Amino acid sequence: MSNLWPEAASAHAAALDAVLMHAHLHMAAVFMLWLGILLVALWKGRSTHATGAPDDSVPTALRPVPACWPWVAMALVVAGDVVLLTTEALPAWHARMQPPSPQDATPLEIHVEAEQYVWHVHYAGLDDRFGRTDPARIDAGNAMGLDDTDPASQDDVMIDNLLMLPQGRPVVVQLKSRDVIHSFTLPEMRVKQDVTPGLTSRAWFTPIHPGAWDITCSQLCGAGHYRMRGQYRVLSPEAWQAWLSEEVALLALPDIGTRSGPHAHPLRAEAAHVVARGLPGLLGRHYFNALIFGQRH
Ligand SMILES: [Cu+2]
Repeated sequence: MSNLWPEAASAHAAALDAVLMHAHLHMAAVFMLWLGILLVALWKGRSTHATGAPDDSVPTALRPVPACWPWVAMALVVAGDVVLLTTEALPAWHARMQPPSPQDATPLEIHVEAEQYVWHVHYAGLDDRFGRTDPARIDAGNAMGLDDTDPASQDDVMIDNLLMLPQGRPVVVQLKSRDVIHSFTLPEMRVKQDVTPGLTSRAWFTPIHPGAWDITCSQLCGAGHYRMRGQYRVLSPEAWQAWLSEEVALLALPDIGTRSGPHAHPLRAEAAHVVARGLPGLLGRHYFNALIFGQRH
C-alpha cells in the first residue's frame, strides 16, 4: 500500500505513515468483522420468521445471532482505537507539534507568502537576518516588499515558486496569505498547512534526502488554483550553501534590475521550465503583469 503514497522524504514522515497504515488496517479489520456478523446473521436468520420480533420459544443459544456479539465487536473496535491513539497517533502528533529545538541544529527559517496563484519565497541570505518588509513597497520587482534601506535586507533573496532546502537541517517555514485561504503542501515532506489571510502560520520538517518535487496548494483558492504550483529542492548542505552564495552574488549584478526578477541561475531556469506550464510560473504574476501588460502592482 505504501507504493500508493508519495515518497517519504522527511524525518517525521515514517511515523505519520505508520499511523495512517495502521488506521487503515484497523478499519479493514473492523469492516471484515462487521461483514462477518452481517453474513452470519443473514444466514442464520433466513427462516420463515419474518416478523422481526424475538421468538421467545427458541432457546437463546439457538437464536440467529448471540446477543453478545455486537458488544464484543464494539469492544474490539474501541480497544483497537484506544491502542492506535495511545501508542501511535498521540505520540506522533505530540512529536509533530514540537518546533525544532535550536539545541539539535539551528533551524533554517524561510518566509513564504501565498497569493493567487504564486508562492513568494523569501530567504534571509548569508547573514541569517530577514530584512524589513513593507506591503507598500511590493511591486513587480519586489515581490515581498523588501525595504532596501534596511541593512539586513541587502543579501535577502526572493524567488517565486522555488523553495531550496538543505538536507538534514530542520526547516521552519513562516506562512502568510495576501488574499484567500491557501494550503502550503509538500507531499513528500508530509507537510500540509493552511495559509489564512491575517494569520501567520508555521510549518516545520527536516528533509532527509535530496530530491526535487512539487509545492502544491491544497485549498481550492480560485479559478487558477490548478496552476498554483512551485518546486522544492533538497540539496546537500554544501550545495545549498553554494546555491545561496550564488544567489546573493547575483543580487550585485547590474543587469538584474529587480530583486525578484528572473535571474539567470540554471536552477531557476530549470524550475521555470517545470512550472511555466502554470503560466505565471517561476516569474510570478507581478513580473508577467509588468512584462506583458505594463502594469505595476
Ligand atoms: Cu492556493
